[in-house]
Amino acid sequence: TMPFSVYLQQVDPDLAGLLSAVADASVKLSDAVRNAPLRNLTGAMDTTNVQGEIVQKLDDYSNQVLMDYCKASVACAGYLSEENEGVTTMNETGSLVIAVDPLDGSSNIDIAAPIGTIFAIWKRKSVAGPILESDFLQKGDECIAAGYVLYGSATMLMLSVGKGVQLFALNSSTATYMSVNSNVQLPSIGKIYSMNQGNLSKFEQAAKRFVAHCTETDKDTSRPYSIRYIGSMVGDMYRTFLKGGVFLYPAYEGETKGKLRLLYECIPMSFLAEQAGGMGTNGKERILSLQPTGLHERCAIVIGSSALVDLYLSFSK
Ligand code: AHM
Ligand code: MG
Repeated sequence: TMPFSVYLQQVDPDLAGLLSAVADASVKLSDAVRNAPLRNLTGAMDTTNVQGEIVQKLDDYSNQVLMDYCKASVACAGYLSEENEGVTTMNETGSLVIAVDPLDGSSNIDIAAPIGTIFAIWKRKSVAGPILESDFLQKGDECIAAGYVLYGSATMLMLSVGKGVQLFALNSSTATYMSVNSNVQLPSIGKIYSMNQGNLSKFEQAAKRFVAHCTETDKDTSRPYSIRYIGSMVGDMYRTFLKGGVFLYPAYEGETKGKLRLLYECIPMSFLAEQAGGMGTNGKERILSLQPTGLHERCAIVIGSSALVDLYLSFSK
């Protein structure tokens, strides 16, 4: 099987450099995650982040490591993270910007459940000099690469540079990623839905109708469907990519947005989903068509097998 470094030889050198930096950072993070209880890396910091959320020690550590590796990648001009309020200039002459959720699945950090790192990369819009907010307010359609690393029972890197989706597994003894699937296809149908159904009363009408449909008995369509919810988007999406189904964090009732963030959660996952033959929508529009207006903007998401996303959309009308 092909090492990740060999795969990167076919990628534009600037992008390859940044992807290599992110992969190297994730090798370090995978090790930190797996040894966190022994390294005083469990539990919370004393501070909260821009979203007013409690920051776990591993959230902060992951952000630091990613910033260090991205800075060392000369092509990386700018960095945006769930953990930082504004944008950070990395290299004034760089051509790329990266938005990351350094460690997704905060509520699962201390319970040894799957967590991960999500990222999306664009070409910067400004020519040179300090990076601007506007360099990050680009549509998912303009993304040149996106991916995530899952720190689960194995460490997996799922990546797209806009030519399908590639999957790599970390060989922990050599600290190298190896290709395990060069053409990930998200099944077009599925029998699993994944959402925080305990919050159903808070979600929009379409979500309630969708759940009513999924839980109904109907032999012809193999219903009721099963529910699987880890509570880490990276874990729930990994299953969705491999087995099909749908992952939802719908809009709250009376709002257009849900909990998850557009730039570093919804866009990268939607980019991967579309590249794998699936769909990602906010319940009304394709996520990749949305024009971002804020760095930490939230977005509703319904993503996965096209048959199930279409079904949700039919309840949205
Ligand atoms: P985080 O970035 O602070 O970890 O929050 C994102 C996570 C997702 O991984 C997951 O899908 C969702 O939050 C779970 O939210 P909830 O606990 O409301 O079900
Ligand atoms: Mg997250």
